[in-house]
Amino acid sequence: MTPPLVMIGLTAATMIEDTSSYGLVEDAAIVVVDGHIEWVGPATALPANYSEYEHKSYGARLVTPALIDCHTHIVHGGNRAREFEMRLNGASYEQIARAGGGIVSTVAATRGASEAELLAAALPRVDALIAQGVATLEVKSGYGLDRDTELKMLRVARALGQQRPVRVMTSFLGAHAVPSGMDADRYIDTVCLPTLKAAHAEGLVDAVDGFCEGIAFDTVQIARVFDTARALGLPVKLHAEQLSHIGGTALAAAYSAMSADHVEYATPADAAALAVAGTVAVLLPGAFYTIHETQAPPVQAFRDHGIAMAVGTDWNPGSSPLGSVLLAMNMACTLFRMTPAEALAGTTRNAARALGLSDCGRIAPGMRADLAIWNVRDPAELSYGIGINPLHARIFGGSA
Ligand code: DI6
Ligand code: FE
Repeated sequence: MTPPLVMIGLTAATMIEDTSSYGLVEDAAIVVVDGHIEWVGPATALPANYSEYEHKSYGARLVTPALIDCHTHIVHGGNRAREFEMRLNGASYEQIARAGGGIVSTVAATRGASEAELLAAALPRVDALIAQGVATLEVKSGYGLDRDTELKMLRVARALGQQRPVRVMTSFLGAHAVPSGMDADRYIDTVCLPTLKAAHAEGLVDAVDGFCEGIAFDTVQIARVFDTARALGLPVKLHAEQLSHIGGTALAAAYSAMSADHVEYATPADAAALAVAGTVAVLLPGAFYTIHETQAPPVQAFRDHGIAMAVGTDWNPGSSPLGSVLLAMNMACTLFRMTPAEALAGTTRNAARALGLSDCGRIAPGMRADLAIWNVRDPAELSYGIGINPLHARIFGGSA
């Protein structure tokens, strides 16, 4: 049990549900008891019974919920810097593929890495996120595309949460790409679905994801994955409408997915379907930026339908080698015209929702005491700075 603590000298961006903005409390006090928030409000209103607790002042800094990165692929072997270089020297997609580049190179590197090697490669990525105030992150499989490697990736993802003070949520992304030389339907039926069942039996799966795209799997194939997820009692989410419109968003909504991710090519009708389903739209500007996408997601339609928008890094070696949640927030504002308040909601309250979590992402009584304290006063500064990390301290489950 951690000793009770009264945090004072703070401007709190509580991000509570019933505000369209930051839910700011000036000169706030936060009472943390046993890893959870017991009270938050103006210091002048602090109940007298808390006066005996230890008080710690934070010098008029900003406190927010600790950040949540709700979409990452940080467990993977190798990197794709060489193909990045080749591309910028004029190499074509075909030349890069012939040189062994692209997603297949990451699959080969991930298959070839031991569990210990994958863990050693992923830990510095987790540390980089923690250093920016992240307390919860999601990690996907999907670079194995065979049973052993998918399970290995998920075990490494679980190990990250045991080796570092961070909460890791896992997503099974067996339906990420079709392994070379294999038919997509056969892959789903003979590899992906049996692997999902095995991973679930090992307790390795918190959610089931898929890549619904012309270059990956169609809606009928993803529906088979979602049917299996449903039979196992697992929630679903989906990479949908990233590069083209093929119906993934409507499918995600039909399965009451926790989130539909990317959604650049989603339509106003898709937005209406997401609203009915209560599905979060996860926006991933790092991939948009990296692949020079020009179609931005329909942010105004999402607003008009009252859809919760989250923001993630999509940290992966191909389309989004982005290791910064703060930079993702900046990009969401500049590239997608989200407001800084929306961007912060996107990496706190709405990111929690995208992961099915109701105990983090807001500063309110009963929530986990996962907090980030910043060397800024105005919460807009978190999205405004480019490549700047103003974190002062992170509190995870009540512990510094
Ligand atoms: N969407 C993407 O942009 C990546 N995967 C996905 O589902 C690409 C992954 C890679 O290139 O390694
Ligand atoms: Fe992704």
